[in-house]
Amino acid sequence: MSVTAAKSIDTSEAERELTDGFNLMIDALKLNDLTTIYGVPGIPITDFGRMAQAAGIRVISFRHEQNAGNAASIAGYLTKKPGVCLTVSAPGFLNGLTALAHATTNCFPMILISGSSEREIVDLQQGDYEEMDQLAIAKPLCKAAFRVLHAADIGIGLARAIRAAVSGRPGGVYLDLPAKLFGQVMDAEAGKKSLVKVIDAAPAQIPAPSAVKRALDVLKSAKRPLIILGKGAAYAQADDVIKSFVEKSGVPFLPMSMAKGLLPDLHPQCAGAARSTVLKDADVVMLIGARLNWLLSHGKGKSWGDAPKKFIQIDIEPKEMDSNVEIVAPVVGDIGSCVSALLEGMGSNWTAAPADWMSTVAKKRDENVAKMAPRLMNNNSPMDYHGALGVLRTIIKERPDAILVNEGANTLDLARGVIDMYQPRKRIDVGTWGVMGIGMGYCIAAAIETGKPVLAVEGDSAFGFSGMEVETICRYKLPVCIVIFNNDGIYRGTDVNSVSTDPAPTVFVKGSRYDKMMEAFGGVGVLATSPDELKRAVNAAMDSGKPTLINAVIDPAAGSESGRIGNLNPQSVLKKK
Ligand SMILES: Cc1ncc(C[n+]2csc(CCOP(=O)(O)OP(=O)(O)O)c2C)c(N)n1
Ligand SMILES: [Mg+2]
Repeated sequence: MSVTAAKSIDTSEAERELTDGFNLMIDALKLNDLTTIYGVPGIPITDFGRMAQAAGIRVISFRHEQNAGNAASIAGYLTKKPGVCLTVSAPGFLNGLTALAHATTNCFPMILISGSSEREIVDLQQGDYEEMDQLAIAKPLCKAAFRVLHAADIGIGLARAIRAAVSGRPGGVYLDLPAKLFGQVMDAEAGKKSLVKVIDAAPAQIPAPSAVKRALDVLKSAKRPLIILGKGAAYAQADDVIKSFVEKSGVPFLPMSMAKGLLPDLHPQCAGAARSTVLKDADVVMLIGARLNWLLSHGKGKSWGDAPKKFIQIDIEPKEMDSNVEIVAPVVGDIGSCVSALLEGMGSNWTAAPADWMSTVAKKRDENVAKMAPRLMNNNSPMDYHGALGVLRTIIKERPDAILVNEGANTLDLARGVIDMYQPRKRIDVGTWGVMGIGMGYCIAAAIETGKPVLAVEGDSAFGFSGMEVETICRYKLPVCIVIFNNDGIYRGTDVNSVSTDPAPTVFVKGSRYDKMMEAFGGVGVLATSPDELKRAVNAAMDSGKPTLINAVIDPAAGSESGRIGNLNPQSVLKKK
């Protein structure tokens, strides 16, 4: 053996016996089946991304961290595994933080991993590159926050992050990795042993039998019961047991936005199109994975009518009970276990809900559906919301496994009402905060995590918050069709500033050609001015799977202020003088 050959064997053996922070983090992620990272590269995590990709992890590189974070959060929702977002220090971290807080608010499991600057410099505030005490800033905005200082603790650090993200009520977790950690070297064998494979990350939480009995007693006593399904119920992936329970109960159900499709919107018990009737007239309301927050008017006030109500609530978080009104039958546990226990407790001779109530609800629903039908068939040009949405509604009916991403104001509220969903977890939208900017991040993660085609229905303002990611969609060649409802502005494109030449705050450049943006990156751009053109373009995009952006021209006068929630705008009394 030549001297050179012997030397190279020596070196490789020495290398084999050592590992470092880069490799331990990659091994820890893979050990726990976290095989996709959504992020933006830069100091100190550029090489980490490269090495992760080389080790078989899918690294999806974005144009802005907020979109990567939103992608990670919805990946968590769709898979029940924490979505991973990777960012650089200070500004990158802050960009990702909005998404982390959003994940926590929406109960989506997510881990934001940020590189950070050196502790000793940060803590003395000596002005390091991108200096920031990230851990302290993240803490109040997420479910848990951890920092790893020693390579030997990477395994434990990630295990803690995974458990915190998915157990109990899921949420966002921050994991702080200072730059020096990545290069820290340790014995490879000891490193391997330090890794932790998380066993049963989200243990079942079984409800107390007495709570289940209490809930069934209340439900049994109801004359006009209602079940409200929230996105917690959709997240649980307990679809069959929820369906069996709802059907056996004979109770009308109302799906919250992201729970649409958990049972099909055309199910005979669906009360989606009779929302105001069921909220007002129900006497017993069972909440399954839905919170009584602003989206349900806090369970009180005008929209809930005068009829006295009893609430049953099923939620994994005990603190959720009595958050807004008294809950007479709290059932605390994971949704799958709770609904299974309820179903079992019903026994074999459960009396279904009174038929006259179900027929009252069905009558109201059918009336409302019939009232809307002609509006959905109009072929006006420029389009109004209903004409455009009528087309998209048919497309989703014909392609029920496509994922629908939806954000905007009118574009959101009207699409939610018009587009029926047929399968669980196919509708993903602005969630608890009603936040703009989830669009392109959600499209990317939905395509990557599910392999299904994605249809995004976006207000022109909403799209702008994440629009640069169309390049990412083209780069990864994702089967995403984006339809922009282009009404020249926020809510409407008709506002005028009467005192100067500046445009009014809610309007954009008139006749903007968003479709050209897509062409700039090699995607397909289409201008659609009528429902017929829109239909053809969307079908072509969904058939081809090619990244497509359709600029759907909507009458600028068609929308209303803030869509369906204009009542939340504070009013100036002075203005009315
Ligand atoms: C992060 C964030 N910033 C601002 C808002 C306020 N906001 C609510 S809806 C909306 C845009 C509505 O316009 P568009 O998306 O064009 O929908 P349209 O009503 O015109 O169909 C904005 C800016 C928000 N919800 N989230
Ligand atoms: Mg608009």
